[in-house]
Amino acid sequence: MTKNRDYIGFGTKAIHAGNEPEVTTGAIMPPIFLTSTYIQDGPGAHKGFEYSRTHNPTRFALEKNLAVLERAAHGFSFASGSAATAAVMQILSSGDHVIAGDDLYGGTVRLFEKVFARQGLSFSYFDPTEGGAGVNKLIRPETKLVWIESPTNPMLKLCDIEAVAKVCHKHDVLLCVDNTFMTPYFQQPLTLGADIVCHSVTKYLSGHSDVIAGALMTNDDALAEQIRFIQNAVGAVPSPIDSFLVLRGTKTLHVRMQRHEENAQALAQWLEEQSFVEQVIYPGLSSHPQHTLASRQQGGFGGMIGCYIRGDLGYVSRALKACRVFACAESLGGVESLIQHPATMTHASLDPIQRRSLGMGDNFIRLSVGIEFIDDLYADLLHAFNVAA
Ligand code: P1T
Repeated sequence: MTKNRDYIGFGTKAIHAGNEPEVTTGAIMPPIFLTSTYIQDGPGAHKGFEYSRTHNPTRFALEKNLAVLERAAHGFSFASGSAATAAVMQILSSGDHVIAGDDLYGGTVRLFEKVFARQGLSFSYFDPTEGGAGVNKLIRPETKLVWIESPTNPMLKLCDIEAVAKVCHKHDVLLCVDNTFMTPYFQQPLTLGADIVCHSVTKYLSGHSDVIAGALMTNDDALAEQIRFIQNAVGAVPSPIDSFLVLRGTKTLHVRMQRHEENAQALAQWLEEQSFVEQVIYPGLSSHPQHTLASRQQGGFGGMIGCYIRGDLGYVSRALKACRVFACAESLGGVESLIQHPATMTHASLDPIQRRSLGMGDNFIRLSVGIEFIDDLYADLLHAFNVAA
């Protein structure tokens, strides 16, 4: 067992945290409070709930649940993972400098470069495999924040979170870790020294591909107040229905993550033996260059696989079209398996030169391995790449 695998209690917390029985009826499930406002006995005489952008009991239940899972004192939910990312940038000010990993979700890079750079933030990028040394080289007096994904989307590079946190704290710089790929079941960055954890809740936390949502968690009271202010002032909050759906999703997070990983590990090993495959990238394989760090830092290896196909874009496209169990679609983390082509889909907004320098070529695909019967996943890929040949 590795240190971040919180087997004991995780499932209990996932099912119960934030899920108090409703007081009037004893309903075991939290009600979906579809209300924009709350009646007051007189001006200012309210029950702690004034307006739903600021206060909503269903959203609060979700935020409590997510905070407990990430071992955080404070949790905040947002209308999307991108809105959560933006909220972190919105606590910074014009002139501030951010250091970020060089391989991130394409939409995150777009947000940094096309929105926040225009508003006066500046960004430098480092190879996350260089860890603390990579960050150290780029720190300037105006550096306020380091932003990393580990493993990264889509190249599955790892970053030594503890080492980066040490460098950040030496220089009074905040560290935010996007923990979407691992989820708190496999990795709890706050316990490794991160100041903020960010999630695209859309993915594993929700787990059923029916919600767009995001979240931020922190143990720092002052930071929490800044995030709470931005959440309310900017207003990118999730709806009560989406909050409920995520809360239902997190109840099975531990069970789903176990099966995602079991399937991904088996599929990665199987892919390594297939003639249509050039190279498999999965942190759970001993061939992954950072397999040792993955084993030490993570409680598991997750459900995402990168794969170089032996063939050109035409072959890859035909194969993705021919899949019958895997759906050719963006996103990840749902119970169903997805397959996609980052260069033309999730990471199409990146500069092509940068994409190529990261190794995201035409023959690179990304698989989000679902929790189906594993033999059906082997059979589907075998069929798809055979008929495409
Ligand atoms: O889609 P949204 O909920 O706004 O989350 C953005 C986001 C943030 N961080 C990571 C690591 C992500 O993977 C994403 C969204 N990613 C996809 C849609 C994708 O297919 O990779």
